[in-house]
Amino acid sequence: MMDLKYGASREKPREDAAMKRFRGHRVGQFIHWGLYALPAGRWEGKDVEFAAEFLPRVAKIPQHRWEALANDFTLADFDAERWADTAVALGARYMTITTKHHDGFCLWPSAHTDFHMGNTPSGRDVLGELVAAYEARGIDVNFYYSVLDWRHPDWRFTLENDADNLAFARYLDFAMKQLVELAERYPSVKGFWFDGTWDESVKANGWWTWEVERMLKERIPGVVVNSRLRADDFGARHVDSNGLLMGDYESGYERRLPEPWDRSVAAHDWEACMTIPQASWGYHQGPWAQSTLKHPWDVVDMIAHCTSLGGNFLLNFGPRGDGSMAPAEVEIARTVGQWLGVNGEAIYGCGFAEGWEYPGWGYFTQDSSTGQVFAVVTREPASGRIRLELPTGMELVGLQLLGSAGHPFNEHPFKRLAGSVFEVDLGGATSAGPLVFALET
Ligand code: JFZ
Repeated sequence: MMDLKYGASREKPREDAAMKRFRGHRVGQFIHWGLYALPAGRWEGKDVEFAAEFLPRVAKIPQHRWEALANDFTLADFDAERWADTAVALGARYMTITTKHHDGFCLWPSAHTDFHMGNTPSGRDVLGELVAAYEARGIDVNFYYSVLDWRHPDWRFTLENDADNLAFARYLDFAMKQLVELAERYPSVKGFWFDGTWDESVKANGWWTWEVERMLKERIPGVVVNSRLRADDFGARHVDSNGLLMGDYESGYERRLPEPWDRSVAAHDWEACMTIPQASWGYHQGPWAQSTLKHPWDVVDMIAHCTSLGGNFLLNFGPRGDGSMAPAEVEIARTVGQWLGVNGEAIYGCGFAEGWEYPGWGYFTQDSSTGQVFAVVTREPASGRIRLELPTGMELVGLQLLGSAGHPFNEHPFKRLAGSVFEVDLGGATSAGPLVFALET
């Protein structure tokens, strides 16, 4: 083991109440909202087929024109309560919002820059309104913060000389002040999700990422911080030079999930974040994005996939420039949420089912407190039957379909194929989405 000053602070997952709460959430709502919601992927009449939040870079928009968008950010149709209702509809237990994305625009009235919501026509503290609305519904709020800042004069991608070092030291001081400000203004925040930490400049300042984590944990008891913040003494990111996870959970699964048969990921906490269109976090109005929206059952599959390996699933929403949620995204939230309303028992508070092999037709999940094992059938085989392989020596006594009302089978017939291997007749698909069985063993 190397002696690291800024490496991981522990070897095993956290087991305190705040961490257990975060771990049990399993389903979260990610929100990317900022000035990029106004052009929504289109500039001067042309669709720019790239993530909408990258528009100023990809379309090489002059800085003054990007900043002028703040005058159009009128919040004509913004209501924090309605956003929070969509999270309830989705069945999300937490929400993570972009307080500042790469363009530097802040959703709260920051004392350390002029580029913020307070200097738009409404002058409202959007972040404060959202924290209040979500927490009133029992939904935990986490803050996304981009360390990368395209606008700040002291930001550097690389540190080439003394002048760069001096400038970047000022930048890190600015970002620290903003983070202290967020922690002080919104002390009920439950977690921080850092982004934009991949550049050489940040990697050369692992001490700062360590200091940020320490500062937040001192000010906000129980606060949960993602691994993407961190770099160690040698610039190793997420995982330190001794192979230990930094921060409280691994956050590298961005628009991808771990292989479902790779049981090793269940050894630590993690979260995957996912867009609804193929590749945009901010709202993108063009067919490039709108023709690629995920089907709600694909989202359900991903939720079960993550749960089965002990991870959380953070589904992203990109509200529009006027402040309204995109109807197609609200519709997906409703459908997924209805499924969770019936089958949430197999998701919330559940995790990796030790001893159960990846079944191919879906996932096994296990309630972390009761030990109840569930079979979530997201990929029903054409035969209409699944092969249910239990841990060696275990007996199948029966299967209870969750929300079985209206399904043709009350009792699901099963037969033994061999030893602990059984075959179950699903009795036909339903329009209510993937079937879930509580297994009696
Ligand atoms: C970053 C941002 O650039 C993007 O706009 C969005 O906010 C997303 C959630 O995070 O994008 C990433 C971050 C990490 C990886 C890829 C894209 N990664 O680890 O592969």
